[in-house]
Amino acid sequence: MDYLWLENLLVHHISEGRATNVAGDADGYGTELLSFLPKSPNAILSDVTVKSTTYIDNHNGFHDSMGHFDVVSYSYSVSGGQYEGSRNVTVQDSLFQNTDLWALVLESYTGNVIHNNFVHNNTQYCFAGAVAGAIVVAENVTWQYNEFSENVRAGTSPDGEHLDFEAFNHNDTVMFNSFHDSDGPAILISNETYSAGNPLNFNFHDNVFYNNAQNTNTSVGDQPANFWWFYPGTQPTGQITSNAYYNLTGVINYPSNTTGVTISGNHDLSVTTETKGTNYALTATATASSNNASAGNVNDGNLATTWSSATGSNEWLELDWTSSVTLNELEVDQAGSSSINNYAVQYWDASASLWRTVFTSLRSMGTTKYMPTYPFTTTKVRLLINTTASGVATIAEFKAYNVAR
Ligand SMILES: [Ca+2]
Repeated sequence: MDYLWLENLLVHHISEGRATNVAGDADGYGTELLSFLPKSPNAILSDVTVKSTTYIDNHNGFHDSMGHFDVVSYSYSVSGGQYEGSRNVTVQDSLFQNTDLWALVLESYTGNVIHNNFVHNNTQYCFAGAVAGAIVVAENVTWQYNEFSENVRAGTSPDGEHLDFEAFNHNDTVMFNSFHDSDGPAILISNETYSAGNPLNFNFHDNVFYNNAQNTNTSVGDQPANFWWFYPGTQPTGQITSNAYYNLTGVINYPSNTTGVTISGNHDLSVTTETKGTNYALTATATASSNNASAGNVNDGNLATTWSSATGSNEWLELDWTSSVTLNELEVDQAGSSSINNYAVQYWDASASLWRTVFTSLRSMGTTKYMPTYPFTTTKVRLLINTTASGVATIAEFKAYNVAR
């Protein structure tokens, strides 16, 4: 079967197996693509696109499955060293939120590109713990410009990561993604025992890690905040280069054993002490969804002047430039009793004619909120104020930077 296109769908409350700690993960998929063995050209899905689709409140989200995963023994088989599964899968501009187990899983053969998705606030209950995105038995997959945020570890789960590379993966690239506010390692790399004899290879570069936590469950050994790996089988090879780490105090980036992994050119940064450089907001025009006359108070460089929304929900604040700027960090300074607790920052992608989200949070913003992200070039950004805890939103400054990393 070829050419499956899913666009502008809302997939929600697929609840079979929800919150029941089921053995196996075959239940409750929003979308599941199955490529069955025995291998047959007619049984392999090819050229699949998922675009601008929302998966929310499902047990599992999107699953691009190979045909030989045994949900009873939780094991894989790869006959003759060959990868199976779907081919040429693209997932883009989609949201995966509040999933119990697997939010976005690729078990694909080759040629897949996963970009500009938002994998957000997923909470898992099942055996593997929190795994928002996963790649299993995937070759030549590229993940880029995705945001993984506020994914939550359930109970005493040993995991809690944003992105899970597990078993048989080969030649996969993760670049220019944002991983922030995880409960466990941002990225888990594992070949488990069932991948003995197969190469595991990866390339992680130019990603941004911010406020990811170390999992303190010691039953599975050390768990750094950003990368964690364990290989009971064949030692993998990989590169981790040119990433930016904005860490919580005391956390570490890697496990103690880094054999087989080339680590170079990564930067440890702090949002409070780094050199921000030019605040591009000062040369922008500010507009707002309400009380527009005072919107200019958010980019006058003065914390004493403010803009307040008319209501406490569904408001926005925008910065427009006459020529494009490249940005990689936003900052919002709230004033007074403002209590924004559900918000996102978006930029305008003129070539695609859509707003792309680069930072999302369902948590209290605090007085000064820094939002480091992957770099993007645009002529306008906006802050979506979805809700406040109470009352209207009041903002003193909305700043935009291109921090040197
Ligand atoms: Ca101001």
